[in-house]
Amino acid sequence: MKLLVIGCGQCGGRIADAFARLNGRAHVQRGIEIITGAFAVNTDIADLSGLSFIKPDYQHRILIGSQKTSGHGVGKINELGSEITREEGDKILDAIKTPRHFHETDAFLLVAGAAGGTGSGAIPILTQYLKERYVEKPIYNLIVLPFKHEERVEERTIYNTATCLKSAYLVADAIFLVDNQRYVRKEFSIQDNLAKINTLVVEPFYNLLCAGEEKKPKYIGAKMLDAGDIIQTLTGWTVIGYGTSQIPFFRFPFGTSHFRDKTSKTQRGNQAMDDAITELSLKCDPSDAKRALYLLSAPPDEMNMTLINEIGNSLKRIATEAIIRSGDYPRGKRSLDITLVLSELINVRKVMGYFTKAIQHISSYRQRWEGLEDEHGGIEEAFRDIPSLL
Ligand SMILES: Nc1nc2c(ncn2[C@@H]2O[C@H](COP(=O)(O)OP(=O)(O)OP(=O)(O)O)[C@@H](O)[C@H]2O)c(=O)[nH]1
Ligand SMILES: [Mg+2]
Repeated sequence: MKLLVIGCGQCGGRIADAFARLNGRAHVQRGIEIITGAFAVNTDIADLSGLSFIKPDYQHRILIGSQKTSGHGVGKINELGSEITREEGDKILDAIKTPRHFHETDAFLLVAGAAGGTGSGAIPILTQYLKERYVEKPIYNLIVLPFKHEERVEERTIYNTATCLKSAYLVADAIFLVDNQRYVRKEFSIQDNLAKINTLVVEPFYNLLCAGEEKKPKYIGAKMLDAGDIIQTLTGWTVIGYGTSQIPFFRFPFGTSHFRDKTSKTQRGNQAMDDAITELSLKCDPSDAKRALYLLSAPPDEMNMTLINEIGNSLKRIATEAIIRSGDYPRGKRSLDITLVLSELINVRKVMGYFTKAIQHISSYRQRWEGLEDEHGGIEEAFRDIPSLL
């Protein structure tokens, strides 16, 4: 499957940059392309300069709103991010058509941090524009949820996140939710954490996108997972995860038909599946998913139908309500990997929490504002009879 990726704002731009890097890896390691174009859209010129893999020309690193922000960002005001995108949407749509392989795009993926200003405001507007322009293509969002400490310290965090999520839900075909807090490693600095998080966020897409693009028969599985399967799975709130189980150098001495060899393969499969569930991009209950998909990637002699079925059964036991699609991908040497997607999630607690908290914030803000107006009224009342010099 081939994606055209557009990163909005700093967070979105950096993750789009990580996708551009992933495409380079697919090209070098596997001779295939999984991204038809990677773009960054921002109101901040410095953020655009900090990218590494997205082409540096103005058609790939797209500066918007320079008249309103002088190239310094919108300072977390996501309404301004939306307004600027509305005004300059055509410029963005024209720029993304330029890559040579544009017409091979299976779907668009737009990326942004929900708590910021530019990305949070731009992503729903741009999604809507693309939806109108490319009626037949799916438009997906990948939205990054803020760290816990940002929710405590920064007043706009909850409001921006809630407005971004609601608007995205109304226009995007599916929204990958990524919770920054899930990826925090205490021992790293914030900057290292962000770079590491971005790598981890895009990693599950590698095999998922590559599997359907393979041309050589030896890399095509018994059940190939292609763009059609992925598109059929992705709907509404979505999470993605990736699990790995190492295959030991030491091979079982009694051959592959021995029951102990089979048991250890099954164990590896189950362990990778457990890992994928633990590493989902947002903590959720698999029984809330209406659709699911898994891709098993491993050396061909590690995979058999029993293993694929057992992994499917173990997923069915927890994703009880889901229509499950699956595929196998004979790739890799020393590990068995599982990519897991849970989609059409109902009751995403974290998302509902943002909506509830935002409504509370708005009403307490109104009360405060009305209180201020009363005080102001009080002063006017008090000096009404004092003569003015003006
Ligand atoms: N995972 C990840 N999150 C990031 C990154 N950069 C920023 N964020 C998160 O994104 C949110 C802030 O959004 P930004 O992308 O910085 O904001 P912006 O869209 O550039 O908007 P303005 O700077 O207000 O114009 C916060 O929750 C950050 O924690 C990144 O590289 N990776
Ligand atoms: Mg910014």
